[in-house]
Amino acid sequence: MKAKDILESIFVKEMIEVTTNLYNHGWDERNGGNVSYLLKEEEVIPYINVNKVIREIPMQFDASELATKLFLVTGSGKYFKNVENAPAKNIGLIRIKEDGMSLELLWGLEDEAVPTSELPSHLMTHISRLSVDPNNRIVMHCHASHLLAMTYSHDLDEKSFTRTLWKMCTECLVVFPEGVSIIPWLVPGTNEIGEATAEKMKETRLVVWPHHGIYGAGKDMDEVYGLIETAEKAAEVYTYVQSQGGIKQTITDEQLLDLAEAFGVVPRKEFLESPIALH
Ligand code: 2HA
Ligand code: ZN
Repeated sequence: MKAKDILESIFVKEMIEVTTNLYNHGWDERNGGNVSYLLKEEEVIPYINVNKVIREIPMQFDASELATKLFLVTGSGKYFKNVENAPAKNIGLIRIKEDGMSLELLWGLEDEAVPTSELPSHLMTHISRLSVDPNNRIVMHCHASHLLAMTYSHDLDEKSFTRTLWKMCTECLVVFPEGVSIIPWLVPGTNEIGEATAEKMKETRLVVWPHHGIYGAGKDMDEVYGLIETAEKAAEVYTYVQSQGGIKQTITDEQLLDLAEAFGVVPRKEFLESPIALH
């Protein structure tokens, strides 16, 4: 049976769409940002021969918990701007080897390209999210402008940062009731930043990297893109509010609780001011 063209697959089309959107929003300048997409073997089999390994790529950390798993990933040093016109050069399909210390390239990443430099953060986050949500498939990193700006002007305390975002758009609490996490500033691309991000990902699907950007995770592209988009919108509103002279009135904690009740979500308790006293 002749293999179908992988460029026609839903997963490649989704990757092109999301990287193009991230670029068009100005959230991934130059080679900024990276995305990884966990795929099922039955999804890729119509398009490629999974027994044909193009080359092996070593890794500097142990991903054996993900052995044999397939991921569509963006390439290191590649520009999201270019993914749409040259997918095979800018993204690739990889499989984690049994030993968890190397990858097998099955498609793409042409001309000796390698997966994103943030692979430790991505794979460690997949391991972490899968331990709390077996449906998790996407990890996405970008340099969302207003969130990034907020990491200079706002307290880097998870509770206060989350509360500000929740109160900038009514939808926020409904979209990320668990809030956002924040790690310390760390060198990108390292196992250390991967471990810190993955640890936080057990609690929240959004993790802020101060003075750098944001990580999101979830079950599909729409969920994760929507999460980042919603938090970024709140940060944008915050920027306008600050430039208009600051907060005069805002959504109260009591109203946040009413919202949670109406939409059937459970907000992170310790991020609200004594909810018991309020009700
Ligand atoms: O891949 O965004 O964090 C480029 C980056 C590194
Ligand atoms: Zn980055």
